[in-house]
Amino acid sequence: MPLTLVTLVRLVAVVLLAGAAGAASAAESIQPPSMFSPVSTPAAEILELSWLVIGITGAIFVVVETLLLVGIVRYRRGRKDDGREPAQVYASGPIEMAWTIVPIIIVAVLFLVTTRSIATLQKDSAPPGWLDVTLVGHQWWWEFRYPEYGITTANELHVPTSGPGGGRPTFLTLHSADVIHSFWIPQLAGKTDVIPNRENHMWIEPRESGLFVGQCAEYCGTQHANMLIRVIAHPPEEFEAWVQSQQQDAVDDPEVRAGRNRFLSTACVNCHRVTGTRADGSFGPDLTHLMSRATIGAGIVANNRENLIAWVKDPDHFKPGALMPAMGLGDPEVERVADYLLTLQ
Ligand code: HEC
Ligand SMILES: [Cu+2]
Repeated sequence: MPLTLVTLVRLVAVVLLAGAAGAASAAESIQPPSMFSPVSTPAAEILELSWLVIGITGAIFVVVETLLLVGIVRYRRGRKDDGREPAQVYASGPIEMAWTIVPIIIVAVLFLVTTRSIATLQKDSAPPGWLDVTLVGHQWWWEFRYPEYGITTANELHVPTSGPGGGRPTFLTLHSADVIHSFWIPQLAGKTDVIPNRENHMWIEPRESGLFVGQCAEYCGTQHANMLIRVIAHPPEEFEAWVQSQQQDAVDDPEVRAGRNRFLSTACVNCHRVTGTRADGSFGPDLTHLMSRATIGAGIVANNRENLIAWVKDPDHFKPGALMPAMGLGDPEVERVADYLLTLQ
């Protein structure tokens, strides 16, 4: 009975997923990344479809297992064993009709509802008025570009809230700079793979403001598990304010000139961009507004002086194998560079 097996696997997956969500919520006070509490149309659509499939396959499971148990108990050998085989029934028209037609109906229903969900979820281009964001997956961090506003940020995606009542949903175009990643924020939408030399699309429509977390969902190398995603949904006016602050060039604070000069004269500039300076690399995250991010290293540690110092000294300290090398600066130099980074609001 392949159907019962599929059902069992599904049920176990549901229980495991719920457990994982519970564990995550205990570790941090942010909302657990659970697909069972959607706040965005695509995620809600997927959950609705999942419940329907679980319902149908669950019902099949119950019917089949009940018949099996009844058969085992009622017809087990020994009750009135007269040594003869039970009556053998061949070619029962009604039974064969039933087990052909009922599965066809079930499969047709599943096919139709799935098609409806795919039609809702899949869009090849942004409908007019939507916010366009280009996402690039890198080992092991995320780059987010807003072509409309000319800004680039990393790991923390800021979007406006929206919903059936109005607002701008966000349309994401997904690219990879290296290997296959997968972008998944369970409360906002289903997973979408991020594939080299291919453009994939997805969209989100957070109905509430807040922080929604997720992570890379396709094994992409040693630091795959530390390739976290944070989506911050703002009310529209707050989002506009965020955009305006991101559009400013980096501040040039004379108090941290020493650190700035060190940064600009080190290979940092080949991998990182700070607008308004000669740092124009794109291999690593854009640092122009580094301090507007709550975390560094794709969500793995808080963005503060202590962690910045530890990171610049040796990224492997937090992320063994990270593609940023330890730059071999002495302790006082690292501190000065960190003081400069701290001014990049
Ligand atoms: C060879 C390229 C390269 C060089 C050189 C380099 N970095 Fe990086 N840097 C990266 C990459 C890649 C990441 C992302 C690592 C990750 O999260 O897995 C990163 C991340 C960072 C971050 C965290 C940013 C964030 O938002 O998560 C900071 C801060 C940083 N680098 C500062 C520096 C400084 C300061 C220097 C020079 C002393 C430097 N980097 C030199 C490639 C580089
Ligand atoms: Cu990844």
